[in-house]
Amino acid sequence: MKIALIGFSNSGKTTLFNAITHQKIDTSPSITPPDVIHKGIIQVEDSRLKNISELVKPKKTTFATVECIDTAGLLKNNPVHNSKIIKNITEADALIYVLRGFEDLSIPYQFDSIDPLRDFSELEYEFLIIDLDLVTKRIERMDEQKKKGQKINEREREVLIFLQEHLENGKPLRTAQISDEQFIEIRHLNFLTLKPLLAVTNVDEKTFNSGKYKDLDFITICGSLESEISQLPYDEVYNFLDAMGVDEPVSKKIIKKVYEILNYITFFTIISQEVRAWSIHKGTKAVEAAGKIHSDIQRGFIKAEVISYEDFLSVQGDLGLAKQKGILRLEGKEYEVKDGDIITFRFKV
Ligand SMILES: Nc1nc2c(ncn2[C@@H]2O[C@H](COP(=O)(O)OP(=O)(O)OP(=O)(O)O)[C@@H](O)[C@H]2O)c(=O)[nH]1
Ligand SMILES: [Mg+2]
Repeated sequence: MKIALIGFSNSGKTTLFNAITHQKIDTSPSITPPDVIHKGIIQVEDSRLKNISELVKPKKTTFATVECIDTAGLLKNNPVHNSKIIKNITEADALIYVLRGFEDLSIPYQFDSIDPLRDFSELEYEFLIIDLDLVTKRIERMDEQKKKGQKINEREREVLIFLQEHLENGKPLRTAQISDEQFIEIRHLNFLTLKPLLAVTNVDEKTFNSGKYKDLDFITICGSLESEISQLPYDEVYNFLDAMGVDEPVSKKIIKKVYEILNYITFFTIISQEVRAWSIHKGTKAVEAAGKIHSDIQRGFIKAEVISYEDFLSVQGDLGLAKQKGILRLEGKEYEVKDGDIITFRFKV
């Protein structure tokens, strides 16, 4: 899973990136060149994984991870600069819009006021235009090919016409009713406004405490403070957050939301000396989940032994006892994996 931070220059993307990936990349008021990109890994904190490990006492506990990229900032009315940045986010599964909410006059900005809602609309508009351009060019090319007597994918063209109209009405593709069959036809185009989206307003401490922007449907964070806190030893992090009146670190908040918008769930495995969390799409079948771990396990799949997290706790992690009590189930290939399932795959190679 890959998420990308995107927004106007000096909105605090790299500051937020440092906070969620525990890095110390230099942040400065100057404009980052468009081809610069930072990559990092976010560990998906999950108290269930910790509790399972406490019972199993494995040699190793492996968290699920999310890849995060921090792009350079967009500039208003600068398509050449912006297109270099956009190129870096086409592969992302979800976008995080970083909106500037801190006032500091010493940090230059693209606009002459601070207004997260306006920035949100500006970003949406920017991406909508890019998608509209893409869809229009694609239709034109298909029509030229058809004129030359070449065979084109008529189903794809049909979907594109529908999307073009939607975009021309000023609406992002996220809001279009696209069926699974239609989506398959246009998936390869990686439309930006079709990507699941999360908006984050980056404010200073004073604004954070004042509660300004809290009525916006965005996550409000105090990026600079969180980036400092992220450098502290784990135990101290929560003490500092408590003092700020924040219940969880920004990385956790964002990941939780990302799982929600991407429709991801977590299952766990206990294999030899390792307890591990895996993220998959809701609706994934047992046999596909097995493939996440290893293609051999998918190919040679026989059965999945499944126990829910709650049931696992109720027998203190004793799978023998769970079997006796009938709460360790045997499931087949088609079983739909549930959030929190602890699974042992039986397979032959
Ligand atoms: N006063 C104040 N400054 C902040 C805050 N958050 C970030 N900054 C500063 O704003 C400047 C830009 O922050 P960055 O995180 O580099 O912003 P960016 O969005 O990555 O910028 P580009 O990479 O150019 O797009 C830095 O000097 C930060 O220290 C804040 O909450 N308050
Ligand atoms: Mg930056």
